[in-house]
Amino acid sequence: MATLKEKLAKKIEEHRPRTTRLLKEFGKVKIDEVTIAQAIGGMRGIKSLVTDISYLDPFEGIRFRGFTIPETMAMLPKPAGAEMPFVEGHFYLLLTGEVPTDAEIEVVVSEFQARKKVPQYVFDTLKAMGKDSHPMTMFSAAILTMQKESLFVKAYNDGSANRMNYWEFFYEDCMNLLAKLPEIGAFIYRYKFKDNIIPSNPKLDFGGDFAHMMGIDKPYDDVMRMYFNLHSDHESGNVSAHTVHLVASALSDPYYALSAGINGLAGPLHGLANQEVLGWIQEVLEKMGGQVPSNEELEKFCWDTLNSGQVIPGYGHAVLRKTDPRYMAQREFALKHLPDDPIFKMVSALFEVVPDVLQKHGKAKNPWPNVDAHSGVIQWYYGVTEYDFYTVLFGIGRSLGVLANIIWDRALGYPIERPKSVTTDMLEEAAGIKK
Ligand code: CMX
Repeated sequence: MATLKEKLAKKIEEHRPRTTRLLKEFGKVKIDEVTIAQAIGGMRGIKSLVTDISYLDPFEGIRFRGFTIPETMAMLPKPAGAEMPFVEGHFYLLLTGEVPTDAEIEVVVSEFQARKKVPQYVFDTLKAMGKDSHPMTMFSAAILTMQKESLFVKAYNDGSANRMNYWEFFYEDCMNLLAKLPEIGAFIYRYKFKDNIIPSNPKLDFGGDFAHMMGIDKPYDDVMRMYFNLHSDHESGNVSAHTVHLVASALSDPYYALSAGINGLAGPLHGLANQEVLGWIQEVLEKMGGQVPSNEELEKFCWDTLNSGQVIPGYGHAVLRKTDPRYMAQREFALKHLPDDPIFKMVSALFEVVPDVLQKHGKAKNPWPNVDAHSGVIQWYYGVTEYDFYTVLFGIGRSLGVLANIIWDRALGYPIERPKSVTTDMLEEAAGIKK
């Protein structure tokens, strides 16, 4: 049976002529225009990136390879007795656009298992950084430490890599890297917050082994399969995905590129928001002496936050214009598994209160919750209350999508990224306000 790499090779061969034709025959066709507001305003909405791995519709939310979240959850293979699909199967879908058969998923799970041993020097480096380092700093550093393992760099230096086969070495690096992330994440957690490290179980799948190494019983394995799959990809313009794409476009290897993307994910306007949400909720609960506040009291806390010049974490989005389906998938899980949890009740109450407040506030284009508004409460319920760790979980999930993307970037020969900048004088001239 074809391995994942062989299947991918076939898909790449089929796809390459489409990109070549678009470039050669239709390269001058316009797909967008750029306004001054977009140039100053973070390039919001400019169509200038290409990916087939996921697409984000402002009203429908994310589709992975054309499939919605509920479709993906229903059709991907699951471990025996599990509620959520294999992470490895989700990655297979992202990479190939196909749902793996039972036989194929077995091969992919084994491939991840064979690559998952983390070198001791990574743990030594993390220990040397000290327990006072932020988990995201440790995560990024752990990835960067392994850069010397890059097979792409080796092949580039010895002359065996060329533009047609770059993707094969990227594939090897990305798979080697991905397979190790659960153990690195769990190590950071247990080293920083618990007394002992739990070794990996070589027989477990990606999500199952992560839960095992975290030391948390079922159904946390399913929580993490859901979590990693949901956070995997959100097309390629967001900070983490775009950074990985950009850095790898210089032919920096996947270790350099992923470490850079993780640094972007660590910002409070991006992945760190899931840490901020739980911090904000805890602050509110503390002020209330541990009591869940009424909706009126919550509304007042929201206004206090806004009036002090801060954003309400977990709400708003640069592209989405409705409730994030990743939020809804987690809400559905919480309604089934933790309906009476006080923090979940507060997250639900916020869902009733915040959109109205943000609409009255009149600034945010999207008053609805994003994925980060819900991720923390489920972690908290299963005992992961150290919320400065949450973005590492996001990072492990996000790695699936961004690494799948850079394998395809190399396969399709995307060049080094280099947009053009202009000066303020030039903008004023274009606006007709300067002679
Ligand atoms: N609370 C308060 N104000 C908000 C807001 C929120 N949740 N969301 C947007 N706004 C404000 C913006 O700060 C901006 O204000 P200024 O005009 O004063 O600069 C205004 O509304 C317009 O912003 P926008 O066009 O609606 O949103 P952006 O595309 O600029 O920003 C985002 C998107 C996510 C950074 C923003 O909504 C935000 O800061 N949300 C809170 C943080 C968060 O949840 N981030 C996680 C997003 C998902 C992820 O990447 O993980």
